[in-house]
Amino acid sequence: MKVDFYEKIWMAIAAVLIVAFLSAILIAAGAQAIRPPSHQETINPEEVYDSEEFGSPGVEVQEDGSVRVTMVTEMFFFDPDEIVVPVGKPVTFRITSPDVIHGILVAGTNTNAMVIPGYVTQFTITFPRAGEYLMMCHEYCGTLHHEMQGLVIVEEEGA
Ligand SMILES: [Cu+2]
Repeated sequence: MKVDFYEKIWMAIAAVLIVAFLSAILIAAGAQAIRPPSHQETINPEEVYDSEEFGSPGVEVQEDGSVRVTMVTEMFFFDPDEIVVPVGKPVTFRITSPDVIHGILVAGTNTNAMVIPGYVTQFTITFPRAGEYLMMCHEYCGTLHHEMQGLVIVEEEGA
């Protein structure tokens, strides 16, 4: 089979690009642990506040030093709307909504997740610096959506 010289060049470029893009995906997934969320957990939205976990949302320190934040998003507030977490420790958020779709975005971090009624949103983040971070809803959820915000206070160990 005769392949034209320029055709060979284009085939080589295409092959290099495919290898480069595949490598980017594999490196991101393997070395940097960047991957789509795989957590899927359902909850009856009508029973959110009756459930053991979401009935009393808040911050809880686990035995291994990691922190769990249980939160309910509702029109038009976060419950709790102010949380205090330690710097440099993994903080796992578990959030659900009893009414409509909300979002949680913590300014200055890569925390950005949707909260969908019927599901439990879970993600883990380690805050690298102490400080106060604004937390807000970024999914339009009604007339007072713009007022739906809260505060994440990241404190130094022992503070
Ligand atoms: Cu909202």
